[in-house]
Amino acid sequence: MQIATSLFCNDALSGLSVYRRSALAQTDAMANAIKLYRHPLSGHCHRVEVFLSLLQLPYELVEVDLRGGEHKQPAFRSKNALAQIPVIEDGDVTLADSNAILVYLALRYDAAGRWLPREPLAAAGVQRWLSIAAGELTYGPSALRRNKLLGAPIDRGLAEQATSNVFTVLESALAQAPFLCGGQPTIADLALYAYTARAPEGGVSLAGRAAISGWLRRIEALPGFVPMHEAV
Ligand SMILES: N[C@@H](CCC(=O)N[C@@H](CS)C(=O)NCC(=O)O)C(=O)O
Repeated sequence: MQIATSLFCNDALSGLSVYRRSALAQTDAMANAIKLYRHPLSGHCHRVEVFLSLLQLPYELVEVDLRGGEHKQPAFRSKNALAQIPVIEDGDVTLADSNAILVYLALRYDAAGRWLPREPLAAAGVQRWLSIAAGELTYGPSALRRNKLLGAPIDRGLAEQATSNVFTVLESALAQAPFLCGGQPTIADLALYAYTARAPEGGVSLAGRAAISGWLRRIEALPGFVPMHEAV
């Protein structure tokens, strides 16, 4: 596994020199960094990385060699028995599944409830989009992309129908509000972002989807947004 580190530190040590302050903050952040096991082409992993970055949490990216089957080895299966990325390690917490991780990070680190509202109907609205991200988005545009990039076998008819359904629903929702759950972004937007933005890599054009295109740009403009690696 290869490790790349991205550190964000709150500067609370006002009595120290700038140099020492930053060295201490970095050491502290390293010790507390959340590990994200991921692959750069995975949209499931990107949604977690972008949320860690937006929350300004210290994190380390640990590259998992999917091609070499590293995720199927016992060391990785002990973190996720399903042998899938992403997985995070946050202190003594080990957690798999991208949407579960988004929920965990929101409830643990976003006390204001900005990214995952606590009000029942609003929370249900976010969950509905997380289900679409795990359903139609995965069976549709994500599957078409996996097929094109990696040659993974798919049911093309099912994938094309799911893609049409999910982009029709997205376009309609985003014609009414800047983000999926209203005026502010939530984890729903992050869960839907990557496989929508990268749909053209699977041969799906977003031309004519003006509301979706505007939404992608709004997400990319969020302070702390990190782009997803492009497949070339
Ligand atoms: N439900 C899981 C799905 C994750 C997933 O499909 N991960 C893919 C990479 S994008 C994976 O690990 N594939 C390896 C394999 O299935 O062999 C989540 O949301 O995290």
